[in-house]
Amino acid sequence: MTNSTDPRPPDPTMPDIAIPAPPRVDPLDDPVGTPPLAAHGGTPLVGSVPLPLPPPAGGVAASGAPASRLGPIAVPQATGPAAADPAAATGHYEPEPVAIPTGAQQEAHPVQIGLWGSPRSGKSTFLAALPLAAQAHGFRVHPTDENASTYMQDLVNKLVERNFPPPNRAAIPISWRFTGEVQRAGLLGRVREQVEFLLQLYDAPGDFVRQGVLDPTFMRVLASSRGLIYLLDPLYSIDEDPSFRDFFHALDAVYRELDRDGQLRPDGHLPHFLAVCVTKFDDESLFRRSVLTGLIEQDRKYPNMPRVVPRNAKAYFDWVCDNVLGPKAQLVRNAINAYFVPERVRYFASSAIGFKLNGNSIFDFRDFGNVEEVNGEARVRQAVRPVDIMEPLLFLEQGIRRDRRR
Ligand SMILES: Nc1nc2c(ncn2[C@@H]2O[C@H](COP(=O)(O)OP(=O)(O)O)[C@@H](O)[C@H]2O)c(=O)[nH]1
Ligand SMILES: [Mg+2]
Repeated sequence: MTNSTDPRPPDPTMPDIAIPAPPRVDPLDDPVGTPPLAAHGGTPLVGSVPLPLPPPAGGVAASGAPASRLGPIAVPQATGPAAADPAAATGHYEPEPVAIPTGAQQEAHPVQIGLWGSPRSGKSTFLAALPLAAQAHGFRVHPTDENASTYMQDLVNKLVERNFPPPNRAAIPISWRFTGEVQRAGLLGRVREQVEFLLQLYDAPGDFVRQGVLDPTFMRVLASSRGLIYLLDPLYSIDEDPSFRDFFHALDAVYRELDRDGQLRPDGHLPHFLAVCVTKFDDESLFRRSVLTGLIEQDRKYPNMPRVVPRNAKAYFDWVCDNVLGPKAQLVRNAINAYFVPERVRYFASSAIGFKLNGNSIFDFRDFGNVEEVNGEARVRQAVRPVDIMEPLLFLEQGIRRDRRR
């Protein structure tokens, strides 16, 4: 398949250059059994809100999609006496009866997740890429109300039109329902399992701590959630970034609150599952340095996308802390070690936008950077292909769900 978004014609005389010495990718190393990413220009999302897709080969970028159609899974409406309804209040007639929940509604459970990351670490872009990544994993995403729908469409449209989302000044609540299927290890081998969950989080600007006081909204989210996505920006000097210290303080505050309520684990740790995502994996200069570590592998399947497989992900995180961010990154490691159970922590090398592919839609180590500057603004060069964006969510969802069953 040729890629129409690359202005340069394919050069048949030049071989595709792979990253140096890629070791074998072991598909069984993926604990959540995520299916391979759909090929570029693949089947559109079958969700209730059609997502604007990356342009198909030979086509042009989709410019948008209706923002107001909501999903088929109805959110249960208020069930109490209709206080706003004077007739009901005076007892003249019964309020609308509420039917028993459908099987799907019973199955769906909210997965409330905290999203932490310093300003500019990539939170909004991560969320913009999430519906696209979900689609590539065969998941459908249903915003649960008009606001959630509009925000999702805005974010996704921006990214599909190859713009990064603008900085957000307020914390924006997100409530998106995910339905799909995953493969998981069962007693008799790998089994397919239907998964449905409601993702609730805040897309916050990032300054969670002001004058030493933790944002109360974020504090509430963190204390009541059982999952946390921590975005670590590998491009920002840790010395200038107070959010690493703030992260420690925030966890300490949550720890004390849960301790008061008797909600800590018997071993004294927080009960949360933690997905640590080192963002901007695609960044050109970072990537050229990181391939020298030997921790990056290349998918053997088309389009030979580079990734850090789960068994290397902790080492990649350590490398970023030690060799890219410097000594203060130890604060992040200390916080993770102090507050979380090691088995509940997983590391990811994430890229919301993915790598630019060559004219034959294959990764080429000569030219893979997917960001360019246009009129002083960063723009995405080619259709986004998120890397390790849905995986953290599936890890958290699986952990939280299993924990609930116990
Ligand atoms: N190379 C690269 N840059 C990214 C990526 N995600 C975000 N960025 C850059 O980081 C900036 C801040 O991202 P944003 O999502 O607004 O960060 P937030 O403040 O945490 O919400 C963007 O404007 C991009 O320049 C990514 O996946 N790859
Ligand atoms: Mg933002």
